[in-house]
Amino acid sequence: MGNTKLEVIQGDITKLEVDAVVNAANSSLLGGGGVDGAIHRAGGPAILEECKQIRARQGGCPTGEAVVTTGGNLPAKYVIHTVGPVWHGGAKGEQALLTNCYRNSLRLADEKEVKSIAFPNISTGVYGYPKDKAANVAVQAVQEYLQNHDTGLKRVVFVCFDAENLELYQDLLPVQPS
Ligand code: AR6
Repeated sequence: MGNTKLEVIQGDITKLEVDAVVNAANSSLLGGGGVDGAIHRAGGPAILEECKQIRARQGGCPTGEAVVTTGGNLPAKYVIHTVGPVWHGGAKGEQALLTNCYRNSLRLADEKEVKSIAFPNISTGVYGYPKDKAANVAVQAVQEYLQNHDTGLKRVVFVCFDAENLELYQDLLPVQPS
């Protein structure tokens, strides 16, 4: 899409050699399970320290917003922590909030002049967002952002942990010629 390649892979986001990985965090920014736990475990204590400093400044991170820390021991230079919505049936603004997660993460990535970024399937674990709906929102939000911004991003990678998400994303993103 333009100069930016959209990719889908199955795997562990903590292993990726990209400039920034996105974390599906919670508003406390103090860590948790799922991909959040994996990123803090693999990235080491520096990430939590920076999250605590951000908390001290702004009191956590509201749903749909994003904050950035360094990547600690991860191959990635930055972690962009965003807070996905909890699924309450779809009438509580979940779609707009999930769109904001992708949009605000990309905005921060551009501010940091990131060339490659990897997203997990935000909100589709503990937060219960239906995977098919979340995949649609994710792909649409990223495509819209890329259409509307003069971005330096060369690669956006959707990292799927489970086979169901992989299949959903592969259906939405036909393989691009390289
Ligand atoms: N790499 C890539 N994806 C992963 C990994 C990994 N290492 N581990 C899990 N996933 P979740 P949420 C996938 O629950 O629904 C945390 O406790 C997972 O299969 O991590 O946004 C936070 O602190 C799923 O598809 O995040 C919050 O409290 C996706 O990542 C809460 O969970 C998201 O699942 C956020 O819930």
